[in-house]
Amino acid sequence: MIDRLNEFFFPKQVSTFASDIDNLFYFIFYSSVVLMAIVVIGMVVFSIKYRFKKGDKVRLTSSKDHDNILESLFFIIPLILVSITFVWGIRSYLKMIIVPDDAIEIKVTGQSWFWTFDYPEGGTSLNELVVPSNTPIKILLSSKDVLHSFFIPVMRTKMDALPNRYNIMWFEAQEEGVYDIFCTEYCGTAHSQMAAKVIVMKPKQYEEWVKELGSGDDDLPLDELGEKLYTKKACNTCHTLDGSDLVGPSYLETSRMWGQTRNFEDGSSAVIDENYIRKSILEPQSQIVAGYQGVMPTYQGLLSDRELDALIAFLKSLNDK
Ligand code: HEC
Ligand SMILES: [Cu+2]
Repeated sequence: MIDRLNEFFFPKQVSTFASDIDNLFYFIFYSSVVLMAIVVIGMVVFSIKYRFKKGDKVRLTSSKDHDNILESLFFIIPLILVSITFVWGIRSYLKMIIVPDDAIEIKVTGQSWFWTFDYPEGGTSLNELVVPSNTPIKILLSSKDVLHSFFIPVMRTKMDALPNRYNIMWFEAQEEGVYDIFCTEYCGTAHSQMAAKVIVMKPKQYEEWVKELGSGDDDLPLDELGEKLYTKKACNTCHTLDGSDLVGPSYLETSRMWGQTRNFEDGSSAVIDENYIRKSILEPQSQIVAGYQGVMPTYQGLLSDRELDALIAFLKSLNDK
């Protein structure tokens, strides 16, 4: 019954402090429901009972104008309720902001419009935060450009990501699974696509995962590696593969224009080839494709040379499909 009710109001409880926060919500919610019921029922009953009837004499003030007990209850009951809420609230809040000493620290960076995760063992993932279960995780949060907000509903935790400043939050996941991450600060055109996943693994699996993250995909053919990177590096939040437009031009269209001239906003133009694509990825602001806005982030420092080659090879390969 409690579980069913919880699903109605909230997503699953995964972090250690999730149930605490939900229970405080229920406490405030149900005491408000009870108080409202008392006030509304009282109002209706009294207005029927004491309504003006034919033949009643008009009396301007009630003969009874004071009741000490009733008036004391009017402030004692709310005082008790807000005191409980205060103590409960501050205890839950402290639990949420005091990071355990043995937490694993992961650097999270928001950027229009994706998230980057840097692990202490080395290695970076995009839009996919992988964490071990039953281990406290400390999130060191910041932004590369505008305000974003990092929200993991199942962990019941959320924090603003600010440029030039670090914010800290933490959680401990109690159950393996794949859960949603949202940006909850309106940050521009593709804000609604700024969604990521948190993947909770068994600690053993996590160890293997970070090890592999550091080592890379050295043995994949370039175009296959490029296809992986296309989602891993979040190109797919702005570029499609089927010819339709998102924020940026479709990859399919670009691959079909290989060797042809591309016109830019400032009136200049260039031929679409390997060098043009490389420059588009590393210095997107240098040439803005006509009809689009210069919102693509630079991938300088986020891609190795081999990864750049791979993305170019993948893009070229689309023309044959
Ligand atoms: C935040 C949205 C966004 C992301 C993420 C993004 N791009 Fe872009 N991209 C754009 C926009 C908008 C343009 C067109 C404006 C311009 O030229 O800068 C563009 C242009 C390009 C172009 C030039 C295309 C052409 O047809 O002339 C290439 C190539 C490109 N992006 C590759 C990539 C790759 C590779 C990734 C992932 C590593 C990526 N983009 C990630 C938004 C994005
Ligand atoms: Cu955002």
